[in-house]
Amino acid sequence: MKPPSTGTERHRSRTRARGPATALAAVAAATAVALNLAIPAQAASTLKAAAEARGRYFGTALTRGDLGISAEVNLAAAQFDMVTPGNEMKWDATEPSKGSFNFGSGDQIVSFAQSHGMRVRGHNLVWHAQLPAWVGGVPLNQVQGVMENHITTEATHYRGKVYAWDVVNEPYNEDGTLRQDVFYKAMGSGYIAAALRAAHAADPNAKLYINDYNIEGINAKSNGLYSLAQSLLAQGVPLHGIGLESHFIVGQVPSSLQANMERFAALGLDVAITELDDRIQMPADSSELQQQGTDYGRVVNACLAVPRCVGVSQWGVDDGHTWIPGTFPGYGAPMMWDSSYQPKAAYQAALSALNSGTSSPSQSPSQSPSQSPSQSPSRSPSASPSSSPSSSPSSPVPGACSATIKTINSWGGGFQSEVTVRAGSSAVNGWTVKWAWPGGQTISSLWNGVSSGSGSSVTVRNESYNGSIAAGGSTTFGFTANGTAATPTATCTSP
Ligand code: G2I
Repeated sequence: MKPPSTGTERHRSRTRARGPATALAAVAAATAVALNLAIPAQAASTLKAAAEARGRYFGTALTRGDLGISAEVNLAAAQFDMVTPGNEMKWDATEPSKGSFNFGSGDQIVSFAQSHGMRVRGHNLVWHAQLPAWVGGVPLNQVQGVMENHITTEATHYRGKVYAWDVVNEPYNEDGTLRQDVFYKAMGSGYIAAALRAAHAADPNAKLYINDYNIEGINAKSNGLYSLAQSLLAQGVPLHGIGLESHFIVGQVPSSLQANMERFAALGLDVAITELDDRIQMPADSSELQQQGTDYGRVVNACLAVPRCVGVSQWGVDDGHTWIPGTFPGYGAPMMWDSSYQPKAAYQAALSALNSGTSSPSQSPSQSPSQSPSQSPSRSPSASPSSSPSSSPSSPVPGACSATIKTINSWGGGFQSEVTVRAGSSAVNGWTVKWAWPGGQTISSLWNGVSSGSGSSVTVRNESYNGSIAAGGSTTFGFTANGTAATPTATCTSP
């Protein structure tokens, strides 16, 4: 696949003077000074330690070739706690001819990960690309059997060894319709449910994802996937997560990234940044490298703001080993380390974002996935959007805060709501929202807030990371509840 460039082509001199080592050292030193002032004494010094302290993982993609490059793997082992095989688990590598399976290369990646205390994201089971030619020659009425055999054999081989599978990779066109690949031609959109079901039967503890690119922001493509996810969950299909590849162009991280992750999370799905890189038209200058740091920090902060965002993976380690120049000639430098394995502003920004607060997701991904996804509270309560979302009245109070409860989804016996907490004419530093349930409703799960209270009285306080709201600004928290959907009037106080 080739994620389309969304960037504006720019013309620039190739002879620009560069002083990467000194420039980066200065950036690193300046950032370190800033970090020492801004973060607590126990700040972690690696991405994985900092991510784990926030209940997330930080991962990388590695190929079998990378395993032979000691500087690269040493850095990977020191900094990351999740590995995605770059190519080794794809169909062309694992079933190059019909019924003949080869897991040797994938096994090497898994062994490397296990011997370094890293987990594995399996990538991938069904994809239109890196698909051996023989699959295209299978009669359409046999494609489902071939697909299910491939999934069953591979997911069984790796059963218990992968944290998550990208079961279906890149199924969407840019306009939000499904690609007309061999799987679609044989089974229509039903191939996605069939693939997820086969993977779940083979490895019931693996988190099962649909993974795609250009779905990071709210757009036609992510809208198509969002509708499909709703429909799959309503049918009880074992879909557990959405992978946002995140192959960005410097300065172009979508502003709706967090909101987009939130809407998938609100369906009861995990979300993950699965293939992060941030390419720059070469040669990269210092302001672009700074912007890249801003981009990485934004991506990490967006993940931290969404409790169901389980982790971030970069698609590689260093600028010397990346797919970018091969696919986007003239572009490069997309990673957190340069080609001499020196940390860039992007690394400092990612680490700083991870170290600058505390929060915990709904389930710590640093633990082995011992819980069957099918037992997860997120397993769909057949959520369907309520036909007419309703909300409680809201009237901003000068100098204080206000809160509005809105119903997002409802289903038989339960509902999901979003609460917007809005600052008045002054900034708010810490907030408490209270309401009373009118008809015996009970909250079953709540995110982006800390709840207490008993009986019909509910009290929700801010998390450490969302207590500060600028004057006129807002933040949201969400919950699912048992009972009939209700939008009681909420009060908001700020100390
Ligand atoms: O294209 C970037 C990524 C987009 N999302 C799905 C990922 O699976 C994909 O990864 C890349 C790998 O990083 C590349 O290494 O997928 C490419 C293929 O679509 C991989 O490139 C291929 C080369 O194009 C082939 O020439 C080569 O034989 O890698 C193959 C194995 O080394």
